[in-house]
Amino acid sequence: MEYNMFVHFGPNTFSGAEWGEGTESEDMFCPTELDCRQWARIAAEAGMKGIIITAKHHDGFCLWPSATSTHTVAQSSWRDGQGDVLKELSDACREYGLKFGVYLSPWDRNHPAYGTPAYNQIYMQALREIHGGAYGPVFEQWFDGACGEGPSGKLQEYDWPSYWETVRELSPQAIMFSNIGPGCRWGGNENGHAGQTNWSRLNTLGFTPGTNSPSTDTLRMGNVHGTEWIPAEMDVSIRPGWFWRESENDAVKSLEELQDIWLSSVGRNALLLLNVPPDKRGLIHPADSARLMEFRAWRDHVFGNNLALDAKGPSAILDGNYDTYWVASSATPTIELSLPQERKFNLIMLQEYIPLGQRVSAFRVEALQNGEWEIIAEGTTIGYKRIIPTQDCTAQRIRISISASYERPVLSELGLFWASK
Ligand code: FUL
Ligand code: CA
Repeated sequence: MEYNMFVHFGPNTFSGAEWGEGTESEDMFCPTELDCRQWARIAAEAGMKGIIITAKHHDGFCLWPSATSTHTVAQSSWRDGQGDVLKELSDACREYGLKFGVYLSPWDRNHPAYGTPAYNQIYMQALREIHGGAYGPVFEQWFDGACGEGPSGKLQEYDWPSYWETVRELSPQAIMFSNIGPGCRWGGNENGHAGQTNWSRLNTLGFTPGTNSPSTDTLRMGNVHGTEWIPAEMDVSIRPGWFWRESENDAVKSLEELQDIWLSSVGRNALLLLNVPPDKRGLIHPADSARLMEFRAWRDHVFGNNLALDAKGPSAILDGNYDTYWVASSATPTIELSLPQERKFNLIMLQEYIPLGQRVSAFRVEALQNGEWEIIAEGTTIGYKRIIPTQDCTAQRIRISISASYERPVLSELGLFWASK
């Protein structure tokens, strides 16, 4: 999917808090012009494939009229207690061809049962409400591992196996996110930079999500011999905070920052989950939407022009089609490409055909410049997609050497691009 929208929205949008206390009045949630179709339209125009919304953040407030809590939209005066943000957003996602996903914080600073075994049942009931069909298919269930004190001052012992079982039963196709999957994993930081080495495999034996998870280094890089397929997802906010704040309207990440994040997330075998928090009206602020459109235009401009498409070389990696691939005849092949004439580029993209696994563990790229073969890029993993910035090169001939791979490499695509600074 490469690129999805994260939406943090709730009482914090109105209070300016990052973590609400759970004691906020339900009436605090009062968007004046909520329009989830605007979010979906912007996400689709930005090139995103899905939206994941905070159905409940740590403050416990539910954006849908959940029977599991008395701290929900049904107790607020917003739309006379008849509103349902999940309904409105899931409908909008369907209309705009986007997938709909849900973040549901297990940490709950409001629920009176939090800190007792009963809470696990209540949390699973909430998962059932969300995955039971009322909102259509849910493509991803985002499990935040945070575990703090509830209103009783107690911590909760989360029952992860039962949570996962509940989602599997109702939404067998849903990807489950946590520090250790089982579907995809947290990439180890919230700045959008995946590991330069990034394996989609992970060892999970002996770990649980949240407090007992692998080190952030391991989450960033995965495990070369990991037993599970759990690719990295990089969650990062377009603003300094996860929730909207008036004072941060002029602190939306710059185009340059987003470019950098793209190259180090999607360009490093990870998915980018970019948080775009709606404002108090319930609309995405123009500062954010304008930046998203600039970012989309930059990507279209750069990656829409693959300078290698008419090169001579293995045709399966030069046809613009991910599903056709080239299988090397040894584990350490060299591929030579020859362009119709000298071309200027500064980004190289390589893709492995992931249905056959992630194999490559070391490669280098050389260009023939002024009669000399010069190394212009070196790397370890490739995975689904690897984009490496190089010096500004002008060359007609390129050589890709794979120096270590666990099986014969299977490559889907190669790209050369020029990004002006
Ligand atoms: C964290 C939370 O504590 C933050 O508020 C935010 O929701 C982030 C995505 O996950 O664990
Ligand atoms: Ca291909």
